[in-house]
Amino acid sequence: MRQVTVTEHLLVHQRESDMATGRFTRLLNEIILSAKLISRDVTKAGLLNILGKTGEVNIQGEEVRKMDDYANRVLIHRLERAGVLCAMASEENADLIEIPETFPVGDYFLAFDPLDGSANIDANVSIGTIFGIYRRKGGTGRSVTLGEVLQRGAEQVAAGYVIYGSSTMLVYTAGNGVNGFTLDPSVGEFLLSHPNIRIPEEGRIYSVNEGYWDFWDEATQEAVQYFKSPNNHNGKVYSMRYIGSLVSDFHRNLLYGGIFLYPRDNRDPKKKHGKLRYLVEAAPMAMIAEQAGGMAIDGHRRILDIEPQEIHERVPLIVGSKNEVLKVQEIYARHAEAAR
Ligand code: FDP
Repeated sequence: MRQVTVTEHLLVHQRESDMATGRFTRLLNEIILSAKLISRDVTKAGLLNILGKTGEVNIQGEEVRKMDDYANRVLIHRLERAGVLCAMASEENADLIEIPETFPVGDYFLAFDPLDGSANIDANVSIGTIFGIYRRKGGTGRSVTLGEVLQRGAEQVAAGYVIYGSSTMLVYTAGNGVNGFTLDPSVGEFLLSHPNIRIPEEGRIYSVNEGYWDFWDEATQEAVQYFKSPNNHNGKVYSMRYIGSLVSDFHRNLLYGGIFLYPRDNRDPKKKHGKLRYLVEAAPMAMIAEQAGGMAIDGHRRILDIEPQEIHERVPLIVGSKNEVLKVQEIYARHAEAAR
């Protein structure tokens, strides 16, 4: 069988779209090369003495792990030189990352989480890199304002993730379906392994951190209870699967069908909108889910319709198979109606 590399796939599809300038391909190629570098080091993290924490605390108030820091530096180093970006936003940086004077600027804006799920690194659990790509919506030149780059997730021109699991995979969409590529380490290429991924319309899995049950509102409790109940619409309890690493939980549900929830809770006032960040987690996953035939909401609204106001804005995320997400939306709507 002829094997298609991600670059070949990109070149063929680039011709079919308005991204025919080659700049978009350049951008994705830099992300792909960064992912290979991160993958190489994630797989031998224990040997490189890079496990553990740096001792610093990031903008989210979380301890920075050495691998987070390394992955962040790899992505910034490669992408600031690419000549196709006007700015970047990383989960690890408080502000927009500007392109240094020494490198040319372009009109794409990249938002990324260099290593999501990093609380799992030391235990060798799958983690990932998530990204969303936008076009600058105004202004020219080197100085970029938030207003020029913060946009609804629906404006993403592409989104994807790389999962560092038992194999390393790139899953991405440029608005024309979702494709998955597996890294063949012997040749150093991502090869098309999962063409045109479709999420099953209905699944058998629910994924949520149920330890927070007491901090949830009644709508969320009812929704989760629904999946645990043998009296739900298909008369079978769902299986609970929660890795605690968004990329891994999302990826499994994308392939097998199911629903992932990170709802709002009342544990910590800073997290009253949940934990996940709109730009670097919710919006890219929502675009992939929709492109694969699934859905993503914050309980009521479509994730891709939300207009973020800040780089690190958080949002509740309910994403996965259509039937399960619709069910949760219906429960939330009923509770909202009753509260009126
Ligand atoms: P992490 O903090 O390890 O980076 O947003 C980050 C994230 O992981 C997600 O990948 C994951 O889904 C979630 O946090 C897990 O949070 P809880 O431990 O609160 O369940």
